[in-house]
Amino acid sequence: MSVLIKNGRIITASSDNVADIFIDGEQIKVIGENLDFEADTIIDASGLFVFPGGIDPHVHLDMPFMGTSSSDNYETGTRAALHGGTTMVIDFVLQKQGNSLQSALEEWRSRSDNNCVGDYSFHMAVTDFNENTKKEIQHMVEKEGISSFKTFMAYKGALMIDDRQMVGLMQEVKKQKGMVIVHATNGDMIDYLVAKHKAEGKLSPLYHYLSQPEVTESEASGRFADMANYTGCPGYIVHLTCEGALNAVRNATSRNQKVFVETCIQYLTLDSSLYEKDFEGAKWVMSPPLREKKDQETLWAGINQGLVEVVATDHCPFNWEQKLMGKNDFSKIPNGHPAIEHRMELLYSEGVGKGKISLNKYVEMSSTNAAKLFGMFPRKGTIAVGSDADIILFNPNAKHSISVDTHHMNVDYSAYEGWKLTGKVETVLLRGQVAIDNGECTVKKGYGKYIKRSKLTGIL
Ligand code: DUC
Ligand code: ZN
Ligand code: ZN
Repeated sequence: MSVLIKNGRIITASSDNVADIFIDGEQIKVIGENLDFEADTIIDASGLFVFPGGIDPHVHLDMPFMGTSSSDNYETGTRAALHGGTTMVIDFVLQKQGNSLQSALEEWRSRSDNNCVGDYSFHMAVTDFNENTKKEIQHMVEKEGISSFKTFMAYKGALMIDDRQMVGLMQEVKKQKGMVIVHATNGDMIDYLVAKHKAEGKLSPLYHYLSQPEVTESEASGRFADMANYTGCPGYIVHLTCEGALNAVRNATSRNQKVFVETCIQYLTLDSSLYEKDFEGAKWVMSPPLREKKDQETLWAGINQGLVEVVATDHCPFNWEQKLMGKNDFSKIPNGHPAIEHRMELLYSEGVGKGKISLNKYVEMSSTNAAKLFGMFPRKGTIAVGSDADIILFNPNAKHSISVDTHHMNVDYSAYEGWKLTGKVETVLLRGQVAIDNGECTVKKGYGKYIKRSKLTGIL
């Protein structure tokens, strides 16, 4: 199969020009002006932006969590991602405390393999670091293509590791040329506040928010950065939401240490006033919670200051019936919200469209930096000769709105119902195949490939 894309405005993290792209098989073969190769498919991209396929490095598909499972499986989740221009996701394998990393990987593969429509990879969440786990790290990096190790500083009893384990893990991961990534909130403090609010009979979703104040995140982010500095291990903070946590990173970078930051589209666009809607606020119960308007401003500024490298989603959808598990107790509401489909269009409309970020920054945040940080660049994350032909044709003027009635995620509400956007994904190619064509998905489950990632030798 060959494809010739004519006259598009090709935008990467560092360039912006009108040219043609010739694709043969899965890769980009030639980029240039007025190409006249014969091709099986010719696409006229005049007036359209041509972006690298989006990479969402933070999703949870078909994940057992809080007594239920996230409602998008690998098929529905990766298909919805493709509709929104995200051609690759990185999901999380969660080690069960007391068990091996390998057994968790096998369990996750039994759900993901042959079921994905778009490309995928895994981070490994280490929830029990001990002498046995330590021996598995090298195998994960060298044989399984997993070079990033997730840790939780919260969710005690199920996922959280203590600082002793964190430092041990960092030393081993540094040795194997990987990166430690973290859910950085102070679990003990949160557990105290949850128990206190419940004892006082404060049980609505608002108290989920009030149980995780900004300090719980800034303290843990600073502590994580200090441990990463001490061990010399590259660190990455997932879903950073607020000014205090970003300032902790700002301090760390003055020591010239490698600590990278991901925020998520919801923290840039939604705020904590949504928790005042009584139980409807459960739609946005996630951890960390939505923050204040001032935090949104800090995050947009952090993107432009180079302190925030990635905009992801932490996509972890639950149907309303599942959210109702916490009707009488906010601590039982499954944490997470649906966004995998809307990240690229929301970031464009709210970011580029409203003059907050440039087009090049948009590409960096939605694709290139994730590819670089997680060992996939330049195969993924850019438009270049030799790269996978993961490409979005984007109409910057198309107006549309978000609704549960039209989205493709397997969830019965939208967290962005009625939002009006300017800019729409029209066509998506994944490894040279047209995967989305005017709103129709044209590839089947099983087309999505597991992408093995490299050691992290030359990050950013
Ligand atoms: N936060 C969520 O909201 N959901 C999944 C896991 C997490 O850390
Ligand atoms: Zn998290
Ligand atoms: Zn998450």
